[in-house]
Amino acid sequence: QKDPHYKDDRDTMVHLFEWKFDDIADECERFLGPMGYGGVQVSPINENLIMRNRPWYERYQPLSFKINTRSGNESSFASMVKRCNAVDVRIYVDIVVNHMSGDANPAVGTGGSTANTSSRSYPAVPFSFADFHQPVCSISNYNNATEVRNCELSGLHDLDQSKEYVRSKIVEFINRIIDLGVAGIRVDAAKHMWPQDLKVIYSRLNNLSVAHGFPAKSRLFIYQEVIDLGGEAIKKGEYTSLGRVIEFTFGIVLGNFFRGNEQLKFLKNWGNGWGLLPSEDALVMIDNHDNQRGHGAGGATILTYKLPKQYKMATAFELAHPYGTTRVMSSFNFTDPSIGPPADKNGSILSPEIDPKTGTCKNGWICEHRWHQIQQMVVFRLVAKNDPINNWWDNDGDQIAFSRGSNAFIALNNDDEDLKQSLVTGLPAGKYCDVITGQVKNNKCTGKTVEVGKNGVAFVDIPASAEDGVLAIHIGRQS
Ligand code: LM2
Ligand code: CA
Repeated sequence: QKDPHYKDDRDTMVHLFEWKFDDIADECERFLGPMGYGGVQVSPINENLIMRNRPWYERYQPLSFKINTRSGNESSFASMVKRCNAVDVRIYVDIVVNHMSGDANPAVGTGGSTANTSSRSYPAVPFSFADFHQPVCSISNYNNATEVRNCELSGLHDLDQSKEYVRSKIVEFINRIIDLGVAGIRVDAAKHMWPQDLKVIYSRLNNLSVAHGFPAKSRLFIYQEVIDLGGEAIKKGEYTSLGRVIEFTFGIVLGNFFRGNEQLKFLKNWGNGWGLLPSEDALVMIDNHDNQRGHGAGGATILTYKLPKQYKMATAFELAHPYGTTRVMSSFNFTDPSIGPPADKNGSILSPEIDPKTGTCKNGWICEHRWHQIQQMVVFRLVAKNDPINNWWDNDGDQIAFSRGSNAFIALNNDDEDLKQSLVTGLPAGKYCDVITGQVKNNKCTGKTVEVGKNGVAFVDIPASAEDGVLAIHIGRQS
């Protein structure tokens, strides 16, 4: 349950936050498949409460398990999964099963269902009073594990997953999407559910669908949201026997480094031993939909698209480093942290418009996953395979470089001095195209060309004032 089931040697998923299913399917075919992305995380797919002004977080307030949200309905979901699988891009669904909605009157959902929230009646599932934790209480003390798991998170009505009936409804929902061809799930608010209950639920899930191309007996990829920054009752290690856990410390610490608060040389032994989970238990990111806007925990040092040079450097390091399984965030622009995705006056989500010249998104969508430097680092990671870090170099300060075996080499300059240095790249002799400043087009490199000599040494030049503080070459891009 820790294997993302990427096709061939693909790697890295992108969270297409709030995208519509039809647009995701198009993106799989026209961009993600060809570029080597391994998969897409989609926003919660089951019916949610319609909230005034349509904040993004209404999707974390379920009214039923019908697949019907502003992203689309069950048939557009099914068609997306098929089309993405057909181009070797897997689909991962954000599952919200800790709770239903908070109180709302009237409570009307994106699929037209209604609920009587104060009496905990959700007839479209159906759930009723007895399916929720009692007595009703709200979470305030994170040193009390029972309170964190049995009380309400921000007034969201807390399902009791120890009840057989509740388990059966959750299992039914997840099995339905497994049969539609999904490869995995993000388990929202996993920290707020008991590991022993999740264990029972996971054990009742179907194998992945052979009809949709998965090998026989493959198990669902599970990655769980357990925010553990230390100092609370609930530990991320309580969930690693069940699946992967999202490692929130990763983006917090790297954000701090690439903001210039710590010298990059200290990243030499990054990974296990930094208070991080074992690599094979972790799913990592630089930012997510919560901490990029100050929701969830640990937001202060988080880097986002708003600080592009630092963000691209941190993302390059994430993707160049072998630790964890990686996710890239794809955002819409915001200043107000509650605001929902770009939408028309009826509240229908707008499709991202793509500039045909630059390949970047317009009309409010940021599409970090299409930024040249990020997309090229996804390819770098795929070429690096599982090879270890070799040839580490640093200037005893904020300039570092390393190779991944003899497949790929990266240098990063976060210093106020230029990086001008002959470095051992580990690569076979030849001419390489720096994939950060350019790409190979008609057999020509549009960016810096880097010459690796017979001894594997190359001259590396990253001015402190450069648009990007990164140089990256690999055996897939020679010129
Ligand atoms: C998560 N992880 O555990 C999600 O990643 C996060 O985005 C979700 O919170 C949270 N769990 C619950 O699924 C978001 C958002 C909250 C928002 C909830 C529910 O960060 O701010 O809470 O979704 O929509 C909102 C209001 C809050 C209110 C609550 C209930 O912000 O003030 O509490 O709705 O009406 C009274
Ligand atoms: Ca709970």
